[in-house]
Amino acid sequence: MTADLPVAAGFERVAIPNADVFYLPRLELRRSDAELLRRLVAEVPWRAETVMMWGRPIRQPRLTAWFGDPGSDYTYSGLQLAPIPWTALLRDIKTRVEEATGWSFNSVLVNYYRDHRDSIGYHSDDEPELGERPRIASLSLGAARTFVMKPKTPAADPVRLRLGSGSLLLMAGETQKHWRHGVPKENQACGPRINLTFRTIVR
Ligand SMILES: O=C(O)CCC(=O)C(=O)O
Repeated sequence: MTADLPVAAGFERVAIPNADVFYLPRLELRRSDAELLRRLVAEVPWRAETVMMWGRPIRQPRLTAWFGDPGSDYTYSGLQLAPIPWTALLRDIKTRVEEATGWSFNSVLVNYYRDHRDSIGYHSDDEPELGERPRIASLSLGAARTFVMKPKTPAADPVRLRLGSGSLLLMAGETQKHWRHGVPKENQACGPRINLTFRTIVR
C-alpha cells in the first residue's frame, strides 16, 4: 500500500494513467443528503466571485465559499481567499471524510451549482500552497453531474465520471501534474448540486 491509497474499504481505483484517482459511490454520513444540501444552501455565505481568465475578469458560473483553519489562505486565478471559520456542520462532514480516507484536511472549497447551467472550467488544483502532490477529497451532494478529466498531453483519452449524490472522489499523487478536470454545463435541466473539495494548505 502506498501513502496515496485511502484507508476505507469500498473505494475503487479509477484506471487513469499517471494519476491516483479513487471513487467511493456512497460515503455514509450522519444526515441525509437532502438535509445536508438544504442546510448548506441556507447556511453558507455564498459568493459569485470574479476571476481573471485569459487576462479578462470573468464571473464564475457557480457560487463558492472557502472555509478552513486560520492561516489556510488560498489563491487561484487571481482570487485571494481568506478562510471562513469552520461551521459545526462542515467540521462534522470533514471528520467523516477524514475517517474514510485516513487523510487530514485543513480547508474546503464549497461549490454550489444552482442548476444545469452552472459549471467549473478545466483546471488543475496545482497551486503551490497545495504542495507537490495534492490530496483532494471531493464530496458531491444533490444532482448527479459529469466530472471530466482531460490529459495535459494527448497521450490518453478524456475520462468521464458521473458523480452521484453522496459519492466521494479522491485525487492524489501526480494527478494534478498530468490532468485537468472540470464539470461542464449539462444539456438537460437538473436540480442543485453542492460539491465540497477538501484540501490541505501546506506552508
Ligand atoms: O464540482 C466538482 O465536482 C469539481 C470541483 C472542482 O473541480 C474544484 O473545486 O476544483
